[in-house]
Amino acid sequence: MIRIADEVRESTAVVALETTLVAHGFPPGEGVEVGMESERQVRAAGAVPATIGVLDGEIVVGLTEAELARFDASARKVGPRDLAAAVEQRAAGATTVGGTLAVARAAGISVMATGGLGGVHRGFPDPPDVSADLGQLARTPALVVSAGVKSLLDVAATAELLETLGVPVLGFRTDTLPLFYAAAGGPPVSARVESAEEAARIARAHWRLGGGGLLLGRPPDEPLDDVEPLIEQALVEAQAQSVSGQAVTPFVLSYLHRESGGATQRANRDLVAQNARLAGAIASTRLSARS
Ligand code: PSU
Ligand code: MN
Repeated sequence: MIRIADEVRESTAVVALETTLVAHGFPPGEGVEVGMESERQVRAAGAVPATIGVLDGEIVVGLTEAELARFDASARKVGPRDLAAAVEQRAAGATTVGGTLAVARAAGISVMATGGLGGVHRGFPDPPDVSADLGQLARTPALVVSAGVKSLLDVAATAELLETLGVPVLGFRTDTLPLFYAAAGGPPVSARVESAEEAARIARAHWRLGGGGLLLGRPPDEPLDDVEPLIEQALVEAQAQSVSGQAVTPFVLSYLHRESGGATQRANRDLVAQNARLAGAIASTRLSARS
């Protein structure tokens, strides 16, 4: 059911990458470019990328370039609950952070990179929309590098829930959790780290204590500071169009990409690549939940 590419199987420094952001996070065509750039960044840091998705009845760990090109907007968004059905129904399945972590756990991979973690959506509890990224992160011994939590969410509630779940929230050379597009203004992290090695040491210690996942927030190099008004517009528009559930995040991201004249799209693309690079450096310390 799980096919692991030879290169991934043979390496001790692997970074898992997701496919939801490839299929649903960018306009048609650009997502695949972002995915390929993430892979290049992981390699440049001395590690092996394992982009994960469901194709033709298999969960693939380490998609080829031709396989990655199949992840367009027609692919199902696949969280942890959706993996089995996507396999059995032979659907093309783009894994979220949560879906990717579920596979990484099965494949023994302990580092992943994304853009922004999912979390508690605004307006809780009406309805109580909480990304499955959180529960899966709590139970998977893996370190996820992201630009914090996507700011279209209720970031404060998400930070509280991460604490409740016992997930360490590390800040890469920052004392506060980055807000995806913006670098500053987020809630405090549980510990600040100064290097890839320090993050890896804390992750190893956490796993020796029987802990699960950790989040490492890396502030974007070129932050965008004034996105909040557009986010509020996007959420009003989503509600007006009755967009709900899994469709909310892709709807809001594409609204922002359009209404910002491409500024959020460039910022998102760049921060994904920066996170992949850092994840590669962390994996290169031979960070493994098994060691
Ligand atoms: N980071 C990005 N773009 C994205 C995502 C992360 O820069 O599209 C995706 C991830 O796959 C994450 C998902 O798991 O958004 C969260 O969606 P939801 O809130 O519906 O769980
Ligand atoms: Mn949801």
